[in-house]
Amino acid sequence: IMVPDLLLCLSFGYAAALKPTCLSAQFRRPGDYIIGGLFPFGMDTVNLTARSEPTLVVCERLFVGGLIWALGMKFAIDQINNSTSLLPGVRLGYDMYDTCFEPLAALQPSLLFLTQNGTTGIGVLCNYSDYQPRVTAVIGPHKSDLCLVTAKLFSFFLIPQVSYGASSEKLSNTELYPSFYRTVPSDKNLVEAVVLLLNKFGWNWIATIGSDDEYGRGAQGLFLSIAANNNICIAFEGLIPTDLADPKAKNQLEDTIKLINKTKVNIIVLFAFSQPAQALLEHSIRMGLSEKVWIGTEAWMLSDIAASIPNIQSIGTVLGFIMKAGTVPGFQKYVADLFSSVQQDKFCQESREFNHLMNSDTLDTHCKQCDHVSLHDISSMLSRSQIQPVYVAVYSVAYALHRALGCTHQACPKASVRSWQLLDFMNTLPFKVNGQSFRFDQSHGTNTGYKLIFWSWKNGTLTYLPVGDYEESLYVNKSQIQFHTADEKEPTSECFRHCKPGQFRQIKGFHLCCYDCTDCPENTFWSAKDSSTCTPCVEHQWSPVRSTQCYDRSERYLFWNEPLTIALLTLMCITISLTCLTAVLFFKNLETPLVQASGGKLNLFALFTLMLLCLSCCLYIGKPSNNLCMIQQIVYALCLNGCFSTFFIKSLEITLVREFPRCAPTFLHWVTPRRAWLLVALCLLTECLFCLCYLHLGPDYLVTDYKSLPTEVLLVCNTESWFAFALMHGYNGCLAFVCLLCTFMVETSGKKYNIARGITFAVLIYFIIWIFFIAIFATLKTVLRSVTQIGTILTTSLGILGTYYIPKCYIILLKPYLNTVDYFQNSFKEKPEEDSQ
Ligand SMILES: *[C@@H]1O[C@H](CO)[C@@H](O)[C@H](O)[C@H]1NC(C)=O
Ligand SMILES: *[C@@H]1O[C@H](CO)[C@@H](O)[C@H](O)[C@H]1NC(C)=O
Ligand SMILES: *[C@@H]1O[C@H](CO)[C@@H](O)[C@H](O)[C@H]1NC(C)=O
Ligand SMILES: *[C@@H]1O[C@H](CO)[C@@H](O)[C@H](O)[C@H]1NC(C)=O
Ligand SMILES: *[C@@H]1O[C@H](CO)[C@@H](O)[C@H](O)[C@H]1NC(C)=O
Ligand SMILES: *[C@@H]1O[C@H](CO)[C@@H](O)[C@H](O)[C@H]1NC(C)=O
Ligand SMILES: *[C@@H]1O[C@H](CO)[C@@H](O)[C@H](O)[C@H]1NC(C)=O
Ligand SMILES: CC(=O)N[C@H]1CO[C@H](CO)[C@@H](O)[C@@H]1O
Repeated sequence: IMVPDLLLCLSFGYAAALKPTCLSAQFRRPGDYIIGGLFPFGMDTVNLTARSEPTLVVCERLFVGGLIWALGMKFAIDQINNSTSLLPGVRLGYDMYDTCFEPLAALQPSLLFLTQNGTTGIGVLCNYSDYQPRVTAVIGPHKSDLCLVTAKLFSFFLIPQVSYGASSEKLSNTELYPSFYRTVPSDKNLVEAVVLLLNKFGWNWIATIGSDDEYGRGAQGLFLSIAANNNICIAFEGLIPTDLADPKAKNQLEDTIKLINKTKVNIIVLFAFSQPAQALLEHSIRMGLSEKVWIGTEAWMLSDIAASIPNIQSIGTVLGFIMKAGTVPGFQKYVADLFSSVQQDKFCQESREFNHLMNSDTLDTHCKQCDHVSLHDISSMLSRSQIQPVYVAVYSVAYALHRALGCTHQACPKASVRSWQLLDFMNTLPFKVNGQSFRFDQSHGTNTGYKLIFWSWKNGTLTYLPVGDYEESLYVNKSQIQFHTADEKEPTSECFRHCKPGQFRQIKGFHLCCYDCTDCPENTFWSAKDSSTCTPCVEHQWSPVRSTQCYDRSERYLFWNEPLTIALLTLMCITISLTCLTAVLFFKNLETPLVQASGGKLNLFALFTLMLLCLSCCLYIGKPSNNLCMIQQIVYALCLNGCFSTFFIKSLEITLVREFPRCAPTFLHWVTPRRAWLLVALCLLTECLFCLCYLHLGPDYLVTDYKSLPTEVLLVCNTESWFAFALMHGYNGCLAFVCLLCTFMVETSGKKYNIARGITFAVLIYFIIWIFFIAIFATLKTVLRSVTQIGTILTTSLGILGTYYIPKCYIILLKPYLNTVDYFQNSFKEKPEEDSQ
């Protein structure tokens, strides 16, 4: 905003010192064929909202760039007029008007161009084939939104219109705009170049801002659609106002910057013309936005923004694409000559005469301000401006005319040619300008490619350093770009962290680029083939958390060399030793009243089964197999049954004597030693039947359990049929329960030994251990299952030993004087007699 003001002041200053020039009279010349020109000589239209009458739209400030483009057209036409080969003998005229960057302002000259040659009216006809409008072709306007309005008008009349700046992709539609051409590439090419640049640097988390006009909206829309297909995620997209006089504009800009700050992106793509871009950059500097990489376009990068914003370097790195346009040789000298000419009265006099010849007094928008501009004012812009598009545009029309008229290199037939007849000669026919070849492609544009430039600051002055170019593919010389970062390296702008091996990407929200790195859970692993999930390990393998591979599971069962096993084996040996010692002791004292009273030889049998029971602990150690699993239960049930059957006989005897003394003599001989063996055999036989039943219903079998242990496979016996299990062990339980019922009420006098008490305790201990066993067994799923079983066997054995046999050993060894017939033999025989007394 400051520089044009400055220019104005300067020009007023000059105006005060020098007399005004006649530059404004240089933009119209009569000729055989008139070419219309639409250029933004000025900007900032005066109070459009207050326009209540349909008066002329004017603008207040000079736009130097537009003036230079117009001079470019003038230069091209003068050159063509001078040329002896392009249009020999034909004089091109021109008529240029101001558009003020405003579609409303551009409409009026456009309508003028359409008026019939020599009149100011546009006839309403059925057939316009013979209609001769004032101009043969139109150059301009510069901006896409102006083109979209004017191109409709010219397209109806099929008047060739060649824009030197409109890049909107919409204008590529040759069905809607059949007579529209342009000498700049479409935004689609630009956007593709920007996307390639982002990909080259791996930037996929970016913000994009467009100005709220045809160019910004169009380019940003294209960018968004192409970016989405190239794995680029848009953290923020926004539009910034073009009407900066609007009071809301300031807030809008501030909000935009705050939102961008929030996204923490490092890359901002900005599609805007210089004014909105300048306002945005000024705000970001003022608000202290951290340094970013700004990716720009020709629309603002080459303007005088850099010179007019103080401290502009603090915005960070600026990179962007500008059209690859060559220079136009001789133009600067031509402009310099012209500026000196327009100060000469004679030259000005001639110019005004030419202007009168144009006999159009209808419009007078020919850059009034231009008369107060000096060469010095425009020199900096003159060196930067891209003139080639305008220049080529004029030449394209001249070549079409050359072909339409059928000119040779020597002469042109003065034929009459209608504007619409030029179109055929413009489509896809190549033409040469200053040795470079051009042609309009299918969509009526020229794609000359782009240069990637970098704002390089040296000693506080800015140079546009070319660092790459784009023509179908992108080349970037990275070593030339010095990023404004701590290490001068390219910054990263990624939404995600790089995941460590063993982590998978979990997409966050709706942004495909954003994801969290999540550890693969146990028993799954991360494979490079599919980075978005973890693959489960096969059953016989395992893996820890965050793993990239699976490991084989080792087998787990109760090993022989485990400390726990050794402890259990030791306990087993002790129990077996105790059992053997007891057996030896009983055998030596077989004939004593105590041993006889407690069952005689049956005791030896019971101790033998107890010993077998203890030995069966070995079945639970080592790698289990189906057979071992089956044998374990059978051995346990049978051994325990052998022991309990002796208790059962003893209990029966006690009950008979105690509860049924009258029947006792009759039945007692059933439990005499010899018959007792029969009963024991019967018990065992029954248990064997149950065991067969168990084998038939389904014995325990080996299972390989992959689930219970984290890194090992558990080999464990599993119960196939709980019914068979209950049958087999329930039978022992019933025996034990009968024993308990028979013995727990038996009382004896202090003088007599109570055999029943030992059985009661032994059976009670058995029950208590089983209750614990069942509870533990049902819940445990590890090797401790085997340990529980061994523990149950050993504690049961020890319990029976301790409650039934050890007290008797104590009497035999330490209280031999009690080992009398009197104390034992009749203890339960006397009892009922005592009770009956
Ligand atoms: C624009 O017009 C309004 C209403 O006529 C007037 O109040 C305002 O001052 C004008 N602004 C300028 C810059 O001329
Ligand atoms: C046209 O030719 C004349 C003389 O032949 C020369 O002075 C003038 O500079 C030329 N103009 C351009 C634009 O080339
Ligand atoms: C336009 O009219 C003028 C005279 O009014 C004439 O000299 C000129 O040749 C006409 N141009 C065309 C292209 O017919
Ligand atoms: C339009 O006018 C031209 C010339 O007068 C004539 O050749 C052509 O056939 C007309 N076209 C139509 C569709 O009437
Ligand atoms: C950007 O955000 C940070 C905190 O996230 C804050 O400290 C800083 O002031 C913000 N800057 C702007 C320009 O809003
Ligand atoms: C940079 O500027 C300083 C003074 O502003 C000057 O002395 C020096 O020569 C300049 N260096 C270059 C490389 O232009
Ligand atoms: C890239 O730029 C560096 C520094 O200007 C230059 O030395 C090098 O030759 C360039 N590389 C290419 C391939 O142009
Ligand atoms: C043939 C013709 O009219 N040539 C003119 C083209 O324009 C230049 C510059 O204005 C004139 O010098 C030529 O006379």
